[in-house]
Amino acid sequence: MPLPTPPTITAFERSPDGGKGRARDMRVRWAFEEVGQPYDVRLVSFTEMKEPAHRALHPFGQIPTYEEGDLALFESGAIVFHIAERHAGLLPDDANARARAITWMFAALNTMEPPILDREIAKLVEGKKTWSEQRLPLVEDRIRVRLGELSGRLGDADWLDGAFSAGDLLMVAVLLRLSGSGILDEYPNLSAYTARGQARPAFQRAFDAQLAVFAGRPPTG
Ligand SMILES: N[C@@H](CCC(=O)N[C@@H](CS)C(=O)NCC(=O)O)C(=O)O
Repeated sequence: MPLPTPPTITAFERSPDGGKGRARDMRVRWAFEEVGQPYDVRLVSFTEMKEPAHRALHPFGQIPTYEEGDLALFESGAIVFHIAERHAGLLPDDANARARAITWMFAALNTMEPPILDREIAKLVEGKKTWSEQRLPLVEDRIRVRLGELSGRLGDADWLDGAFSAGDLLMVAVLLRLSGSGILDEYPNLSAYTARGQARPAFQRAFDAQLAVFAGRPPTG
């Protein structure tokens, strides 16, 4: 019997962060590693991402995408959810606990990630505008409001709702976008939470695999 073809995801050929875990193929790689599903990676350039062949997979011309047989998916959250549904290990069996874990997936992507992305835009895209210095503290304070609320809910628990789940995977991936900003350090339980996620062997394997792509290649920006 031939082995089944593993799913293929797309990732940056050259990454703005040089493979330090911020590009969103990282969360998909991490999910694969958590459930023990082998996967292939097709690297795409910024030009290729905007061409029709890639847009057929991803209407917004971005990474990551996921292909398995006839199925093509985009959106990192949808891909992680698909992996979590297909394999044991990322969503609880109990129906209510599963629904709560899925709720945390949405919270990571819909409530926490937008203000954190806004900060990246404020720094990278708007950084040279005359009003940038006034705007950045406002953006950062909006992040602090959400971090304070999340910190209050997490308390001294290891994970957001019982055992580690796809909700934690996405939440940690999102919080890691604040690495180097110092903001996360203001919330010791959230710093410890992200460190706990990073210490998982599956995270390490995913991180090393992403970083290996860029060995010897300079970041794009
Ligand atoms: N909401 C999407 C966002 C995808 C996204 O922004 N991908 C980035 C890499 S992390 C990208 O492809 N950027 C290049 C571009 O937008 O041109 C997801 O979660 O998958």
